[in-house]
Amino acid sequence: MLLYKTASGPILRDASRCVRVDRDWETLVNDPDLRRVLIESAGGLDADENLLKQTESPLAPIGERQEIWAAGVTYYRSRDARMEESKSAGGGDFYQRVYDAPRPEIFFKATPHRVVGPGGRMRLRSDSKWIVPEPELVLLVAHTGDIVGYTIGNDLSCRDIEGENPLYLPQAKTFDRCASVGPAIYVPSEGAIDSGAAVTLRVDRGGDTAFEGQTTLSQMKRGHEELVGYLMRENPHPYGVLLMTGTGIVPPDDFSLASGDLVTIGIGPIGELCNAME
Ligand code: DO4
Ligand code: MG
Repeated sequence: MLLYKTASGPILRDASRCVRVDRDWETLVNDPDLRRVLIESAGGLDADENLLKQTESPLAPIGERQEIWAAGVTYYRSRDARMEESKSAGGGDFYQRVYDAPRPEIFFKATPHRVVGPGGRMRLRSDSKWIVPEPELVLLVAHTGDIVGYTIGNDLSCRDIEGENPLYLPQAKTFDRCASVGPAIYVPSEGAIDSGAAVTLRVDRGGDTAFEGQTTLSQMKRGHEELVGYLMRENPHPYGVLLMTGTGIVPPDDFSLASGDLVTIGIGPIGELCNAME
């Protein structure tokens, strides 16, 4: 089941059938029983052309009072790339240590006004010369700590700023339009998202593919519940929260995003999230 946030309210979609969900977005996405609510609504699914059209231009699936947090160095590839970029700052040691430690890296990423949705324009920081997209599975977590759904995220990151000094991480990660999420919240009818799901990244530049890569969710070193456990520890999220779970795709060191690039991230059953860089 895919739940879209649209200008006229939440819409549930299954293939080409849709139904309006008669709840406001804020309470819906913070409901630990979201799956049951959607299964009940699914009884009214219909081939409604008008609703279907609205799901084709969805908003970012985030509540007005929700924050985005992020986990890092959860894939071997990210550990490797970070060790390399921060060599002169002593990074060889601290990224390896966090990869192996019981406590994961968890950091604050964005508030809703810094977030764009599908088709939105993300911003390349003017004081960075090395910016990369980070395609990540995003967990939708209710205030109780229950993982109630999944979406796709782009944790846009300035590798030169974070590589210069780890204390610069907040500037490398958090700025105007630094995060994108969408296109919908995926709620499996039962169980969790399939760990074999593919994650893909493509960057189109002037009609050519400037970079493409892929991985699977099973390459992630940590469990989803483990990450959420640390996210919620001594840090309540009364309106629910979105957690980016880290990247397993890092372009080569000579690659940086440029203005006009089109970044497309796909994750198995969730669909594709596409954004232009400005
Ligand atoms: O440690 C820096 C950030 C890591 C990150 O964002 C990732 O691994 O995805
Ligand atoms: Mg990341």
